[in-house]
Amino acid sequence: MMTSLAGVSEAAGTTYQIVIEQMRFNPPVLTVHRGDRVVWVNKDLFPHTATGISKAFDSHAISPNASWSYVARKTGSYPYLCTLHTTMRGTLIVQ
Ligand SMILES: [Cu+2]
Repeated sequence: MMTSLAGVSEAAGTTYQIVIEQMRFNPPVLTVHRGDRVVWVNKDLFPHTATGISKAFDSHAISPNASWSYVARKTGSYPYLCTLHTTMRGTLIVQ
């Protein structure tokens, strides 16, 4: 079980958490800086993905109670969705 990592500072950058719960990414829009780590935590009872529409990143299926992390290396705005439930959308902004 992961504890909240939001805002925890590390030498390599900050770690942010996006919670997947009730078919939503929370927060739906997250702004980070290059080198920061983003952790998606699935609190639903079924798998989800966090898949960049531009394919910049792809978690593949994240099991219930599991998480997936990604270090943002390139600036830009990255809309993403869950490929298993395509109405689930979010945006990762890297500055
Ligand atoms: Cu999903």
